[in-house]
Amino acid sequence: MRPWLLVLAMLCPAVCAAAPAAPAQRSGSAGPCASGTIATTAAYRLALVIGPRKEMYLPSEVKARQIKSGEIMLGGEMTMVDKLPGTRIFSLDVHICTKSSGATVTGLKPRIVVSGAGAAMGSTNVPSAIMVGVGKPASDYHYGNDVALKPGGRITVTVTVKGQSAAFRATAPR
Ligand SMILES: [Cu+2]
Repeated sequence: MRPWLLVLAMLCPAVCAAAPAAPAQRSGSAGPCASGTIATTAAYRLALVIGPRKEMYLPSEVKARQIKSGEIMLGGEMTMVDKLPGTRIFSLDVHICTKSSGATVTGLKPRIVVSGAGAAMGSTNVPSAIMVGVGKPASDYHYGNDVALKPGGRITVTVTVKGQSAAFRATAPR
């Protein structure tokens, strides 16, 4: 069993309690892949959200310290991002759903590359850690990491999953 699967299983009493909300998220107009910037591949619907950096916690910390906001790390590691002059560190999240039902797809290893004028150092590989928001349903499971961007800069985010690529055009927040 992969370590993060074990973590997810341990986390289930906390996260899965909110699961009854999931069936309502199957329609195309709601759910984890409905908001943000949307792109599709042959099999997947992806939603990109770039926002303020979030506090990250281990599942054990959330329970022990009664954390109410931020995100839980389910796998991977957060990047130590160098904050170059003229850049700010943002949280880059990619939600991946099936195109057919809109259900969250877990256990993927998406390759995420940020390029364009708003990228801090030209083309940047964003290691995909696995996260879920504190207090959010299990369907909030998503991939991403911290990334340094030039506020207001234009970027292209290319996500490749199982050989299928989707390109998002976006603007870094100010
Ligand atoms: Cu996240």
